[in-house]
Amino acid sequence: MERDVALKLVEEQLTEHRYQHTLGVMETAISLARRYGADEKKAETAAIFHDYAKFRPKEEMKEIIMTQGFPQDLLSFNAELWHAPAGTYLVEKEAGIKDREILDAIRYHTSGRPGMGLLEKIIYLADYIEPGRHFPGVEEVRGMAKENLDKALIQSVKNTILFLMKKNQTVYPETFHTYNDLIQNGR
Ligand code: DGI
Ligand code: FE
Ligand code: FE
Ligand code: FE
Repeated sequence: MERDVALKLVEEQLTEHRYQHTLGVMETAISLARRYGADEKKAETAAIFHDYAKFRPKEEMKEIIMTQGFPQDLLSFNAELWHAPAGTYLVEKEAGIKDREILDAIRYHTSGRPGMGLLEKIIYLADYIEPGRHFPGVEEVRGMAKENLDKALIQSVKNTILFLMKKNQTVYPETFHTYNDLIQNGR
């Protein structure tokens, strides 16, 4: 899909702040794709649509998870996790995106998963380090992202888990599984 067409579709779904975040993820994802040899066009499209469902009503996202074959355990964890799988479904249905790699990058951009593909890693990381993100440790991960994709990804998953634990929040098991898989198989 043309970049301008995709951006128009997404802009309608998001707040101005979230749209600016999306533009940051897009630029970062394209640059990571170039650096690590992924398909730049797919990185662009996945980045543009990654938060497509972010502001859908919780009830709608819940309904999608219940009826469209997603893991039901998502519903007993933080609703912040729901926009990723719900987004996959809605982006396919409403924007006509059919590419499995792009849809998977959207689906796993919040929790990750064991055995993440290159595009999934790039979108997860771009979401974490885009220029609009300002939190402790982000600069360190930006540096790592220039050298070693897996190393940067491990650091961002680890930071996310620690951040959630510091706030006494639950951690979705898939997020731990992502961390363990990267430690065992990453570098
Ligand atoms: O949508 P974004 O804000 O750009 O970023 P995101 O989709 O990566 O994360 C959305 C929120 O989900 C963020 O506030 C942290 C939270 N989150 C990420 N992983 C987990 C999680 N929340 C829980 N409970 N468990 C997780 O494993
Ligand atoms: Fe998100
Ligand atoms: Fe993220
Ligand atoms: Fe995001």
